[in-house]
Amino acid sequence: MVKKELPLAEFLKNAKGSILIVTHENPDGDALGSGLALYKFLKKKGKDVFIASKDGVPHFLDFLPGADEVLTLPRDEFYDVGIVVDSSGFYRAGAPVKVGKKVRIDHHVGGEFYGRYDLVDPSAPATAALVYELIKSWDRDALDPEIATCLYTGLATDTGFFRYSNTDEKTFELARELVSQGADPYYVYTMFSERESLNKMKLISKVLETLSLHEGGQVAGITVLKRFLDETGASYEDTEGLVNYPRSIEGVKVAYALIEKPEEGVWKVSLRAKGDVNVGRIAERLGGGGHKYASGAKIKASSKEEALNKLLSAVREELKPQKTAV
Ligand SMILES: [Mn+2]
Repeated sequence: MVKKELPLAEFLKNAKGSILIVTHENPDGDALGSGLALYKFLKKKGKDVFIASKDGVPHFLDFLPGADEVLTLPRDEFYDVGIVVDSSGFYRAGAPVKVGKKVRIDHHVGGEFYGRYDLVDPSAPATAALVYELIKSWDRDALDPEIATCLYTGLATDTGFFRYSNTDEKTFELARELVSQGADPYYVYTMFSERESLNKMKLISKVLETLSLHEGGQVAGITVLKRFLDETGASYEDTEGLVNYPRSIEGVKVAYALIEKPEEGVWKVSLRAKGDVNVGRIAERLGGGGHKYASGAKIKASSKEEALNKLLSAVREELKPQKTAV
């Protein structure tokens, strides 16, 4: 049986001119992993392709093949085609992007749609899985160890290294395929997870002291004050993943990390679900977005208390129907 080519593959095959791949700000493993895999693939196909993020590449992802080719947004240039990956829209880039035809490759629920070439599937465990589908439908033979490493990193990091609820048989099938194409699970894990700085450890120690429980222990969270970063020498990117500490507490259904961003006048919140609470909807109530199990938003507030109150009332709204469900 001949597999039908994806409309996006056909579109990119025929696309003339320059292509810019864009990730969301503060890119994670799936954003840069899927973006770089697509970048490397399109290069192989002879396309005039570029990749950019507002924040470049964080230390924990600098091992990705092609990481040193990631540009920083904003760019002065205009690009004929813009592909936003792992984001609910170009607005998530965090900087203006000058592109002609817009396309989105993503697994977030909702968001902006740009037309029939979008490749959006909220049931996909990672955007990397969608980029893999695109490559498979176009030229499977172009998969190489570098592309496989990028895709594997996206898949592994978005599933918490195959532990989260988005991990299923298909996730392992894809992982198996990528490993057989040259991705090295031990290399990716150690490069991503085991190159922490002493400053980050000091930050974790401060942050854990802020750990607090709410709603009878169903909600747990930590707070990262700007001064913690100043006092420890840690950077903003070191706050990535801290939300997993409150998440790991027994009985917790919703975990949050509330991060002070005084330069933007907001508190950034990262949310994680354990069990069947939909944290995507909590983030939406706060003007943000994400998936059922991982989401984020920015809360405008003049104090920590105000930010936390806004957050907890959005959380309570979501816990309500669960409490009354028979
Ligand atoms: Mn993702």
